[in-house]
Amino acid sequence: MAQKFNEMPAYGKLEQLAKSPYDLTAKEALTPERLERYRAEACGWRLLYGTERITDEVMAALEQLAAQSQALSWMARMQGGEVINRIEGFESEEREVLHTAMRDLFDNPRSEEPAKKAAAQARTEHEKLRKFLTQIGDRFTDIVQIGIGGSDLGPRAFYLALQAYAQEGRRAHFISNVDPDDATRVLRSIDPKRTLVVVVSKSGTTLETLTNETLARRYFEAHGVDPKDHFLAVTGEKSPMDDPKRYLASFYMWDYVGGRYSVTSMVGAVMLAFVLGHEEVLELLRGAHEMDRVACRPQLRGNLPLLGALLGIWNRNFLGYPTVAVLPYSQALERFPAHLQQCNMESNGKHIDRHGQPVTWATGPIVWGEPGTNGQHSFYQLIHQGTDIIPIELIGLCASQYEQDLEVQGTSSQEKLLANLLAQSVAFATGKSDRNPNKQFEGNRPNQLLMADRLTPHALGALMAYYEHKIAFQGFIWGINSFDQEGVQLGKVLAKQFTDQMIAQRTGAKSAPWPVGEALLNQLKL
Ligand code: G6Q
Repeated sequence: MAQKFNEMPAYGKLEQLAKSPYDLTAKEALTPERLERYRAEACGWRLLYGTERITDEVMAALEQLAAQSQALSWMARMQGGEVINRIEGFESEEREVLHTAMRDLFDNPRSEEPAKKAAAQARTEHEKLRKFLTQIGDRFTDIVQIGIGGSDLGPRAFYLALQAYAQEGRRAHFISNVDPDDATRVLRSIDPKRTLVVVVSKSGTTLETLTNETLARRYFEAHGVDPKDHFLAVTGEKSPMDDPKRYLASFYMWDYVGGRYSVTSMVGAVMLAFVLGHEEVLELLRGAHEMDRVACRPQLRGNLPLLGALLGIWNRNFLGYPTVAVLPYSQALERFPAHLQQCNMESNGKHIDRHGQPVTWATGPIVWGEPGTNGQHSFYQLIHQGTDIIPIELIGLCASQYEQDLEVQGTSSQEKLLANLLAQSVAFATGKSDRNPNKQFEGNRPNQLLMADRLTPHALGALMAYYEHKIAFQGFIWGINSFDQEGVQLGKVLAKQFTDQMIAQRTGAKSAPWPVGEALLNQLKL
């Protein structure tokens, strides 16, 4: 059996080092040399981590931790298509984890059979998608994506992030919540005659999605439009939604692509290719693929996701911080923290190890965030002066996407944005002393900065894959299975219990006695 996280030799060493972490507030603690020393780069993204509470000794011990947990070999097993989504000795999903194959479409593809087969399947879907887009020409202006969780968060975040590159006159809309107001708001804003609807559900059974699909179909019919000529499906082969007769076109995804890792499959590609064009989607996949390669690099300095994972583990397990704030200084990334929240918390919110044993160390942190500078005028107060320390991941872009900018009072808006970003990073780290305790900032708020030149499809693909692999590495090192989601399944089952009870109450049908359920339902009667 593999060594447990807290029994690895490097663990003890890191525990010792964590007793006196680097003091960023000390005089001369933050120097240009330090910033230069703790800097790494890959796929156009630079990671600046001199503002973390680390030293060379900490980094060396973290590197040992990675080696002792065989993190790199796990990454290779994942990308090669071994069945790693499993809990040994217990019933579990027993699947490969091959979202990386969805973008292994470029030079030097992986040679393992499962990875090759999955990449070939992805290629077939892209070919179908390309033909479909040519066939429809400019018949449609809008697309509505219906899906939830992994079938919504990533695609929505990506659409918002790349709207600047949309083809003229093309828009996307999203319906995810089973709250009927979500569907009504979107449906009222579109012209059914000029709109495609892509229904996305891997399982083809998700209550929210199937309900919203029915609402949308009825709406189209009520407007004299046949849904069969406008609705597309993205689903698992042989799922209940795999019924091409009901759709204008059907695209597939597979069990080995987890929902939260599916944005680079047809789950995101259909909508994004309609809006941006297929070539732009391929650029996004290329960026992700390049980062997939980086995640396999043996040297820590060159392996950005592994480096990010280890810094996160230092903050989580050794300095003991339970949350992480992801703060993009980019309005386009407004929903990116929500996407990361799912990737991170669904993957690593686990309490047992890969052998079904309870873990005795902290696993995934609570992840949250909002774009800066908006957050500065809101919750940053607590980050600066609250009683909890929150590690920060700042994301910045040197240039804006639209390049529509003006100098006002000597600087452009983009420069003002970046000035705020840099200022916060320094302030979090060094704090500020003042004789007035109310104006005193303790500092030592660990933070790191991820920077790229501009948020292009390529850069976004690389950024997303950076986080996917960072999360996977953390799971490998903690010894947990990051690829299942029993918590989500529970929600699906519990809601059904209540809807069944509602039906029983309405129809007078017999149902098993359930006093608590009935009492709660009675509370709904206003
Ligand atoms: C993601 C989760 C979950 C899933 C949704 C939608 O990893 O499994 O968020 O994506 O529950 O599932 P379907 O795509 O099957 O409708």
